[in-house]
Amino acid sequence: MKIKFLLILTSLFFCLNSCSKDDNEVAATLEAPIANAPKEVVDNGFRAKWNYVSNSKSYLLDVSTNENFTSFVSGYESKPVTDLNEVVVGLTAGTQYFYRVRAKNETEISGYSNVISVVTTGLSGIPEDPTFLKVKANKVANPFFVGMAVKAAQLTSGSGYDIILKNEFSSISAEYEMKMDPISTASGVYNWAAADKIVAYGNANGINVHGHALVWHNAVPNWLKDFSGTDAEFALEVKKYITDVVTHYAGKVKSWDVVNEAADDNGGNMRNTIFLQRMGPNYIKDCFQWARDAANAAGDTSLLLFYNDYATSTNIPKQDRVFTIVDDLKASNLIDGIGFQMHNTYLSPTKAQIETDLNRAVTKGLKIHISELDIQVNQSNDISTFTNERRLAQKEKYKEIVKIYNALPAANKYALTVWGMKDNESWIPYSTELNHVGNDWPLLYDSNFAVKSSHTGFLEGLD
Ligand code: 9MR
Repeated sequence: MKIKFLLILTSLFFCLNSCSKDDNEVAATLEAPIANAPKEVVDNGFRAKWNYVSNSKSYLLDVSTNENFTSFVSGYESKPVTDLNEVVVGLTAGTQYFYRVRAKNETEISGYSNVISVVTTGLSGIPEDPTFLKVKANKVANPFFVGMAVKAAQLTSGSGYDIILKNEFSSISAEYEMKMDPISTASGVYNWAAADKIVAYGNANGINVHGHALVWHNAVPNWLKDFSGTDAEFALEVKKYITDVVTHYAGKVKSWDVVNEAADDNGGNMRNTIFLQRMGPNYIKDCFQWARDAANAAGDTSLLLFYNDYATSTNIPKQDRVFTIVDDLKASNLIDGIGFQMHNTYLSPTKAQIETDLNRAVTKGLKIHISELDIQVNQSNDISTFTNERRLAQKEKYKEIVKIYNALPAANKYALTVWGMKDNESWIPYSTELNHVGNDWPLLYDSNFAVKSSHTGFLEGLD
């Protein structure tokens, strides 16, 4: 009897044991996923991420503007996702969001993951430093001008441009209205209207005026392109133009780019321009000499003469060519400074490349004008909106170049000029010249005159 009882007990124990085992297999609870920090946070979204949960088939994603998930971003309440991440889109810039996930299979839904907080960023979402550029640039140990490229039509009193220019900038360059083609309509015939307006604006408002540019192969008026006289007569036309323009603005314009972009992009050669063809290899020196003579004759003995070019930091044969040109001018005591245009990108040139380039001018005792600064963020056309990643990369690049410039010896500083105010009016987006097929955001202000992070980066470069 005792033995029978023991047997019943034993079998009951085994039965219970195996029964509970079966139960476990059927009711294996799905673990809650672990949500990870988001990636690719941009103005209007982010990529939410989480870890794999064994036996799960999909995940349910919640996105909310409140930590307790009492409401959900439209489309993101238990949104089924089969991957381990999801790009959340359509959000508002500068706003805090929360996300969490649950794992799911045919029969079960797990508990909630941890909650991740993420703040989207955007032009209006991030408070930028409102300090005025020139105010801060005037307070550094060795101050310099902060320049802006302008067009005459922008200078109407009370306009957005006018207010920002007066507040923030201490130098102006004409974006195109002081070039030869708009000014020189025929031999000895000049249209001064737009250029005069720009110069008068600078003079009236205590803003330095940099003259850009006397001789440039891309701004040759048709009458001079088609000039049928001899080469010597061609040279006389150029001399007359330089003399008349420098005389007209003597005492009103502090500096001129005398020759612009005379070095070729390939092989460190001279660019094969109409000026080289018709005036020979000494044409640059001649132009500088005529500019100097005109200024002196008009009583302006402090006019600064610059040679201006682009892409010298990355193109070393071109850099060498520019410094050969400069050495030649320097040997005749005709040059005061070099304009480094700096149409850069968020990736290039590197800090070291820029420093090497500028230091060559320092060792020659020349003034340095960063003359046309802008920083592309979409040169490869891989973004369609101004993403947070590029915004921050651009900010760092602006900061870097301002820092490099500010660290130059006092004697080598002149101005750092940005090539345009608002992104939507920059020459960069869709530029056929650059083969830039997409939009871009290369400047310091957005299309509504709001300062961008690049502007904050500029200020931080002055720290
Ligand atoms: O940005 C300028 C654009 O508005 C003009 O149409 C163009 C032609 O005059 O010149 C652009 O500025 C150039 C500058 O004068 C020299 N370096 C290259 C700049 C971009 O082409």
